[in-house]
Amino acid sequence: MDYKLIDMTVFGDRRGKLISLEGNKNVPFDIKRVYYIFDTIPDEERGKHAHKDLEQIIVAIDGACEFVLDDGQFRETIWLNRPDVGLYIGKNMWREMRHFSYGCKLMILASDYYKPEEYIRNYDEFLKGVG
Ligand code: T46
Repeated sequence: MDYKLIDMTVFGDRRGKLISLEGNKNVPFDIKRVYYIFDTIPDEERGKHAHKDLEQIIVAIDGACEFVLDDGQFRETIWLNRPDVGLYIGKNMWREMRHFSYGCKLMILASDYYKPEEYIRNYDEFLKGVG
């Protein structure tokens, strides 16, 4: 399973907390794109795809949601609920996101620009690709 949870260094003092993310340092790739997801709906699922050639780090900046990760052989579920933990997802990993808390906000760092052609949105096609 090509995923891991990364504990990030928190710089905190009486004013609050700060986390810095830097490409090829505490983020294991060159960051080419940042996007964020907000106004999520608890009953709606997102994701349901894999990427042929994309690495990402996902941070639940606020709130929480569940990630289902699948490499074609194993399926694991992760509860992402801390702004100081990043979920790294490598290439060829099927992901589904669900059970968003109210007000959940996800920030995602990606290793490449948005390329719709490198998404695999069909689960059978995904299984053929990793089989
Ligand atoms: C992922 C999970 C965690 C763009 O135009 N540019 C972008 O960079 C992205 C990410 C999306 N879009 C458009 C494409 C769709 O019309 O935004 C719309 C929603 O995207 P999507 O349905 O792919 O969103 P999610 O939440 O299902 O998946 C997203 C990412 O696409 C995906 O890479 O790993 O978040």
